[in-house]
Amino acid sequence: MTGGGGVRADLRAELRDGRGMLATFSLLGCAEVIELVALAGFDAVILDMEHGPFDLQQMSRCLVAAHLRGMPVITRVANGDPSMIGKVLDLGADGVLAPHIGSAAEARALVAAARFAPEGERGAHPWVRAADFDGASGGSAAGWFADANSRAAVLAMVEGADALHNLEEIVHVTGLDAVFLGPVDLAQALGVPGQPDHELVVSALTRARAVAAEAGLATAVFAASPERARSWLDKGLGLVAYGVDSKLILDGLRSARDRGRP
Ligand code: 3PY
Ligand code: MG
Repeated sequence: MTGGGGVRADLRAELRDGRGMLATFSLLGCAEVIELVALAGFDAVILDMEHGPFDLQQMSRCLVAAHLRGMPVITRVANGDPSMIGKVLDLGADGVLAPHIGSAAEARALVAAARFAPEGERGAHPWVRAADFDGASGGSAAGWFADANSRAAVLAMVEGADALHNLEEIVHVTGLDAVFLGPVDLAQALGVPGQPDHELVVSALTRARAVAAEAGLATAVFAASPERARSWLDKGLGLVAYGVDSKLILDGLRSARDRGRP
């Protein structure tokens, strides 16, 4: 999307350049909240269709709000369903994130769903919002397909024992832009549920980041606390997603209540 008054950041290039983006997850899928996330100065937002109850219409409004405020959007789909991956990219998501990628074959399928031929098998329809509803970029539909292929970021969540086991192969899948480490699910997988900051989890994440870096791949990670977010950004991760909009709002309201009471 380039028109409509919005500013389109190149998320893929930013991940590649590794400037250390600070994002947050959105569970609420509310356009006004997305604007607040942008106004607060976050570098990106992740619309969470794995855990958020919102539908595609709400997601579409969130995308418009984010882009009007110049903030890129990653959509976390609920699973690897290729038709949903194509749909969220058609709606204008700058990147797609799939949960629980456990093998190179799953990562390859994710890339194929996100890229048009010849790089992949994304269903082609150039009159979508991502193409400004125009069916063309630089004067041709072919131009838009090439542009979309070069811009859509593809991120695979590494958050299970299978993913850790197969990581060397996953990070070498062509077309993948980043692995996104999930400490919450990893804590479950490593037998320390509810402890995403447990030493076992943090050292598994640190090892996974090293494997990705060795392969020249960016790493993103979820951080439940600001301290953990800062520590990952200090270590040079490409993107850190700190918190979830619903919990950040709850914390803000609790703090306002405490400050407002005599
Ligand atoms: C995880 O930490 O498992 C996540 O998926 C973050 O949302
Ligand atoms: Mg998870």
